[in-house]
Amino acid sequence: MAALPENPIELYYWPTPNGWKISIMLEECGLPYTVKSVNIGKGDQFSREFLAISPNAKMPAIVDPAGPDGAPISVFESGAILQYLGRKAGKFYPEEERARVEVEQWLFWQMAGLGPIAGQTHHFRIYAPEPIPYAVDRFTNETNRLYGVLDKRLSDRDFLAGDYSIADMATYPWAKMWQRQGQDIAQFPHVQRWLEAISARPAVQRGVAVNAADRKLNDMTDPAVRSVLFGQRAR
Ligand SMILES: N[C@@H](CCC(=O)N[C@@H](CS)C(=O)NCC(=O)O)C(=O)O
Repeated sequence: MAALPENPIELYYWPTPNGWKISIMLEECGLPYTVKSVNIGKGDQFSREFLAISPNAKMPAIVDPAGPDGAPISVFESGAILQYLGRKAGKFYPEEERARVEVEQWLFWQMAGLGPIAGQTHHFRIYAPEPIPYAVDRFTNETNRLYGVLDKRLSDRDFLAGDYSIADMATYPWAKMWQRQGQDIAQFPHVQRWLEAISARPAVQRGVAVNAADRKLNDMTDPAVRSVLFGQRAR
């Protein structure tokens, strides 16, 4: 058996769009990593060990044993993790200020816009116990508006911000789930072309395949799972 490379990054992970952002980036950069499974349907995100790394009780998070100055560092929030890994690897996150600002705008557009809105769209279209038409329409429409912004942006360029970057890696895992968000990809031909190009990347395929079978482990109709995921208040 091959020995593990030295100092692998620990990836706290469950196979969801936010988790895929980081498994894709680690694969793209060729950084050695090990996966620490965080079963969010069982409540692993509330363990004392995990909260010390990710106080918001959400995955993904990483621990890099060889952080700045050689000391360990932990990072939570997928956008911050992508920026950290981009700086560490010197890949997919340009150093030149104008190019970096371009990437950051689209990274934050995903983090503050597409991700949270599409997440609510999934919730009200798939997980809500009864249909609430106002919520379904509100979030499906806003998701549609965001896809329109994405399509326009991609109409005259291959990727969101210059070369393929962490902005694309943040946005791809959410946009690839357009069906669950009640969208018709034919309305967004540039997004479709971009999705196909990114899906064809071997590192992306490896990233999305990490622990893929775990997606079936949680029964989203199980009241215990629903209470863990949808019933939390301040602790
Ligand atoms: N803004 C956070 C969101 C992370 C997030 O929402 N993770 C979800 C899975 S996709 C999670 O851990 N959910 C567990 C819970 O809600 O208790 C990020 O981008 O890292």
